[in-house]
Amino acid sequence: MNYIGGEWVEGSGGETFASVVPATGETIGEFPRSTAADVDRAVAAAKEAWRDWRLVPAPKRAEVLYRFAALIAEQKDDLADLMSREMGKVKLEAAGDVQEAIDMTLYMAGEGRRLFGHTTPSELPNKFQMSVRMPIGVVGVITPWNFPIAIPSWKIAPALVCGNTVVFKPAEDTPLLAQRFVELLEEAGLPAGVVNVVQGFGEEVGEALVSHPDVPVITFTGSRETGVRVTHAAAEQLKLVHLELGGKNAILVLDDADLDLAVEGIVWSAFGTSGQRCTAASRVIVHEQVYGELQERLVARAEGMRLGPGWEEETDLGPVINRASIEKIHSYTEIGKKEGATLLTGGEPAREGELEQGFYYRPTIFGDVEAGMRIAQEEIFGPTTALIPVKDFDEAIRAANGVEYGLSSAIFTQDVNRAFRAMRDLDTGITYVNAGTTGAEVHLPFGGTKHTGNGHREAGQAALDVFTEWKSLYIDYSGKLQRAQIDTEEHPAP
Ligand code: UN1
Repeated sequence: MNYIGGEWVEGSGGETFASVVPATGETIGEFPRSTAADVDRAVAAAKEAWRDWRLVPAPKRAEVLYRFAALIAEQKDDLADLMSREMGKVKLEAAGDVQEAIDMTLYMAGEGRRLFGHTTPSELPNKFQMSVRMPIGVVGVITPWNFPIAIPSWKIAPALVCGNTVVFKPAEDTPLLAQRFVELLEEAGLPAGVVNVVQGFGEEVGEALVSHPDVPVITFTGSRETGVRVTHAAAEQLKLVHLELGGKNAILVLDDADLDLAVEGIVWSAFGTSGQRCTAASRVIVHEQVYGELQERLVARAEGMRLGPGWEEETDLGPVINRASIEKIHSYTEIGKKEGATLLTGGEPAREGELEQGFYYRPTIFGDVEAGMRIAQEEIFGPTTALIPVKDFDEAIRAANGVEYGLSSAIFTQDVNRAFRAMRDLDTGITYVNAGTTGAEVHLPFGGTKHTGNGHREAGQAALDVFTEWKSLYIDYSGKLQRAQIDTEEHPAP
């Protein structure tokens, strides 16, 4: 169902689409394949609701978020279970996804009593000035399926506390989780129309939202290609666009690295969420001195991973999201082989026993990869990683930076000097030292350089910049006309 103006309603076009369990291929729900007319209705409701919501004091807006966080916490186990079904990630990680939403919601609720601006002295006497954050209006929120509860919270919680209203278009692979998310917001007491959900596809719902004249802000997480389309569609109306796009994140392993730790970090970052995080480590750049040993250990670990449904406790690696994803991942295996990389393990869908019904791909490692190969340049979004041998630190940094994306990076070394050089020179929005590339916390900025985004950040204080406009206020209490920048006898040029 869609949720518009506080009512659960069918889509206007009458068509539906199914939500499919990636572990089994079963359907777990039918949702409206909505149209531009549904988007119009949702935007009208959000615009109407904004008139009051912008005037609700921010600490009161935050109270809804505190209740929402408490409700998610109560439902954490059920939501994680549902996520392991609808999206496929293993239960432990699904619970982490839900926890991230709780953390983000609480953090942003705290902003209800902060939302700090600045006060500054005036250059003129008897004059006061300050800057304040203003809500903007209706925010179009377009989210991916890989963090089906966390990412909506990254966008919707700050949008709301800042005094905006929302039209939310969730990924078509995880509509049920999106519906649960909004049901909990409703239960938390969010006034009608403040958040609206329109289920459906990018071609219809996404396009209509992005080009709608009454939606001044678009926040989108997804592929680079779609990000470019969003930017084009929004350009005509000079919308404020926030993009979180792809990654081709590298872990650097230097010759002095703690290899046990590096192996743990790589396995977690490359194969966690079946490689379907934009922060996933799809490249491992390794000093030649430790290359042989690291390769051997990683292959052994990958081959020991148990594939299965995310809700089964013994599962290490869940399915990928859908059949098209299997095909894309497999096409990159073929590309890697043709390019001359060595397929060390994996490289095929897993079909034995109950896996046959689902969308499983074996954890895949390529060795002897050259930094310029397509498998080392393009985002694959699956359990595939590329080992790239290098001769020294400088070559490692060059290889790490030699991609179009710049989200996350990591270095394993015991050398503080090289760690600091890496923190300065790795051209990414996030860098980890002696940890993998995933696991960003909610109170620091999240986002990347180059084609990973367009300069904005989610999470932390930085997120507020996406959802507010600065307003500068000047209050002159001198009782006469004072002119800034103009020389007078009283205020001669310095
Ligand atoms: C994403 O994959 O889009 O840092 C988000 C991490 C998670 C968020 C990933 N906290 O891996």
